Amino acid sequence: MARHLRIAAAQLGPLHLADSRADATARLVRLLRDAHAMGARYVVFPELAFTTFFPRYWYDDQDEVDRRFYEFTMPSPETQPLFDEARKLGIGFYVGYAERVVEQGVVRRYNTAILVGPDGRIVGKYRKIHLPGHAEHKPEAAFQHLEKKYFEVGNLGFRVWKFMDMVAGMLICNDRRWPEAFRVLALQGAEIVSLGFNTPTENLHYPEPPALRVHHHLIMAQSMAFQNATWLVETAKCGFEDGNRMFGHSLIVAPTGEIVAKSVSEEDEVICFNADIDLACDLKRTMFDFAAHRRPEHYRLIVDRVGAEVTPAEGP
Ligand code: CDT
Repeated sequence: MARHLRIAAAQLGPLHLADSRADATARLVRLLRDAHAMGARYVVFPELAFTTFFPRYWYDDQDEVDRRFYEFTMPSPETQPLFDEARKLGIGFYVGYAERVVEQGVVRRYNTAILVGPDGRIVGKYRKIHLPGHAEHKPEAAFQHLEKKYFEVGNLGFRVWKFMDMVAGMLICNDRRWPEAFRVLALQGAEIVSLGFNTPTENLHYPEPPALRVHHHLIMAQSMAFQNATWLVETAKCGFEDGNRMFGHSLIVAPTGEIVAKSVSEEDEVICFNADIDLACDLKRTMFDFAAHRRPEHYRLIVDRVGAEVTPAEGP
């Protein structure tokens, strides 16, 4: 019998600097209840879901940043209600947060996402690997994108878990721009990839029409899902956070590359779809039968070279 799972993306509208973790958690709980009312059993929340998108701000005092934005434990007294409600409703979820942790005596900070089972247990953890933006202060810019200052590159790799009768992988925001990230998950059999994002409507680095930024978001999602034969859930935090706009367009994409559900607002909003998880397996057996068709002996450069170098062939 085909495996079906009703999956949801629970999009968050803006969280402002003045909003507390408890405020954010209360909104996540409301979204969870909406998703439950729609029949969802698995819910994907955004990246950094408990605070405003703080990498847009420069702070001199890291202690203040730690206090305001990082989780020292997950769950914490403020975030526990989300775990309690999810367990009560029997819903599994993905959620992103800023993680501060001491590893071998050293304080480290990661942009992290976790998979939580319907029993409230943390099943998997991913620490964001592709960190966009910059580490130095750019006072002349309209806003900052300081992920390279506030986070280290994740040290857990790209992994998948047996989760709710699926093979589930996690990514975070900027990872969606890098096909290698999806392929590494697909090579471990991922049937569903969950990803939270915060994407500014304006491009910090060069002028770009907002509609083009959304276009890129959509084509990336469709191609990544299709070329890796996975379900893909991408959930935004969006709207004007203290005047800084981020786009919505949360999505559920089928392994065929078809968008089966999409948000229409830049507010709190749940979208839901009854996913045939086996559709991923069908494509993995046919067009994207990796074992039959991939030629990794010709892909060496992908791991040996980071930046592009012009190295033309010398003969025909
Ligand atoms: N959160 C995050 O990774 N946002 C980036 C912004 C890129 S522009 C510096 C994204 O890829 O959506």
